[in-house]
Amino acid sequence: MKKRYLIPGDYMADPSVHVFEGKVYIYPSHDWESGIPEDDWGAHFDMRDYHVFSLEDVMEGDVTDHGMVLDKTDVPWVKRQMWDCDCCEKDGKYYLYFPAKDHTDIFRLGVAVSDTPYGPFVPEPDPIRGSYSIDPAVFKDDDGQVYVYFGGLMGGQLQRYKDNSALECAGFPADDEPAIPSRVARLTEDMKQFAEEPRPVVILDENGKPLTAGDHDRRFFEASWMHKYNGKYYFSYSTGDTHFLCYAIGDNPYGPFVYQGVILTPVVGWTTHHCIVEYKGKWYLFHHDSVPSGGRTWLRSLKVCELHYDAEGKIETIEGKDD
Ligand code: FUB
Repeated sequence: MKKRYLIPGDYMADPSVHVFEGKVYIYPSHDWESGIPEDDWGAHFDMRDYHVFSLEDVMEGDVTDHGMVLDKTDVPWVKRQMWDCDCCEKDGKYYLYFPAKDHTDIFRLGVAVSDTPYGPFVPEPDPIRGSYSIDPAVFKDDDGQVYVYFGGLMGGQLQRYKDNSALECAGFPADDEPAIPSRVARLTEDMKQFAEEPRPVVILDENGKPLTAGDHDRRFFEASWMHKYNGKYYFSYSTGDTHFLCYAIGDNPYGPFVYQGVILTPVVGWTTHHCIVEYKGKWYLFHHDSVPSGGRTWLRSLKVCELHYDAEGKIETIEGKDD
């Protein structure tokens, strides 16, 4: 399987990719060597800004770096850790969604606006009301409604919330209880707030039962992504501590979704994160690994390869370490 490192000159991770104005635009996290020691809560991912990249030939063409489009010092409510972002177009404006820790070290989701897909983006002064956790992934359905999927366990703080309220005593469910789900909320017409209370994204097993918290090979951990293929909704995500990218299929943006299988086996590096995009009739898996940095998991590099479906719409599994 041919794979391509897209940005060899810098460390970029957590790709969110969309086709705008006929070009492929990439919205990654921007890794750097902060010197902060690695811990179980992701302190070593201390990203400070975002760049945007574009290209017209995914596997061969030049990649344009549009430069820094948002810096943490531009956003009054942000203290640190600008993690995985995403972008959506509506009525000729572009909305960048990003997570960061506020001045009390709680992750919130913010939004910043631009007239172009390549920024610069002007942030709203406050985070989205009622937002929490990390990894916003934005999906615009064919009817024009826009949804944001979000959440991540451990350092992403999702285990601190139940029914959209912070728990007094945060914790993880027992192994035989339903797994902590990702969340989804429709966005308001102006794209700047949740239009509804976030809902759980439930993933069912082959018997129609929610995946359990102990099912580490299949349950959601972080890195939500949504795409549509042949009228079905494909929700994909990382299993975190077991390092798989998996997917589940549903009939609508809210689910429930039925678990289907593995998209990408573990890569070099602890985190795995992706997006799936169609461009000029081909499907691509954008993802990252830590091969170029010699395995330093906080210094990740963007990669891309083609993604294929079988006749039933199942995604063919890609090896994460085959090159
Ligand atoms: O980049 C920081 C975090 O690592 C992301 O938010 C997660 O999805 C994981 O890739």
